[in-house]
Amino acid sequence: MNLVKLGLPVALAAMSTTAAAALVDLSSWTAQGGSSNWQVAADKNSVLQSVNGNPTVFFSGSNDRGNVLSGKIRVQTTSDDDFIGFVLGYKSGDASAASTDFILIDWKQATQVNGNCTGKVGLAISRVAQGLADGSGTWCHDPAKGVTELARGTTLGSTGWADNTEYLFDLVFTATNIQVKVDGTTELNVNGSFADGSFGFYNYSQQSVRYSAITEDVAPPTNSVPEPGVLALLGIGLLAGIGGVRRRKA
Ligand SMILES: [Ca+2]
Ligand SMILES: [Ca+2]
Repeated sequence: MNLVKLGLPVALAAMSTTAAAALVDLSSWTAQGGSSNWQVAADKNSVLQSVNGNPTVFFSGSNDRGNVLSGKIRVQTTSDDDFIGFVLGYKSGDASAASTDFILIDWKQATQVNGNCTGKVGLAISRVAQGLADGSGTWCHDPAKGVTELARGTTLGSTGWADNTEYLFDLVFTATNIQVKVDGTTELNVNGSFADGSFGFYNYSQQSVRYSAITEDVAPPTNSVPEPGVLALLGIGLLAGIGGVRRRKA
């Protein structure tokens, strides 16, 4: 085999091969939590949540750890300025359970004081240990009420979402790493230990939120750039091939 002619192209093709992401059928997803109305469109690939209520989740019911969920999110109204987002590692019943271990990614349009608790503008990731029943813990990310913030977005950490504006999102969910991209920019990249569970959508006190073009695929390697070891092996293969050609000519 001629490694110079065959080895490098074959190796590069193998590294760049990715399967086409599968469209997600949202008609099999389930709503839990506060008052809500998650209306799945006829094409089953888009859902509109229309109620301004307590924390609500719309989740897949499957174990999605190891996968990446992608799609679009848009608030289709100028009314209100509250929370939109996602949950990862959600298990059925978690919204009202006393003891939980799932991840909340929420994004608020504007800062708002609610009693002695302030909901901050911007995108954040938190670990939820006591469900979503206590709205004030979720509103202000209060660790004493089971919602512990892990990080805020790199560019959107204190920037709200815009009305009537569509954003592309990618959620990478593995046992040791979670990444959130918005319009292709990595906003959150958190290492840790993350429990099994579902992808879900999340709204709190925000109506007219549309999620669409939802796809799910196996998560890419955490670092999509080839590891140094892979590059070294490629280089050794290349040199061996060149050496072989030279020896045959000699
Ligand atoms: Ca608004
Ligand atoms: Ca509201």
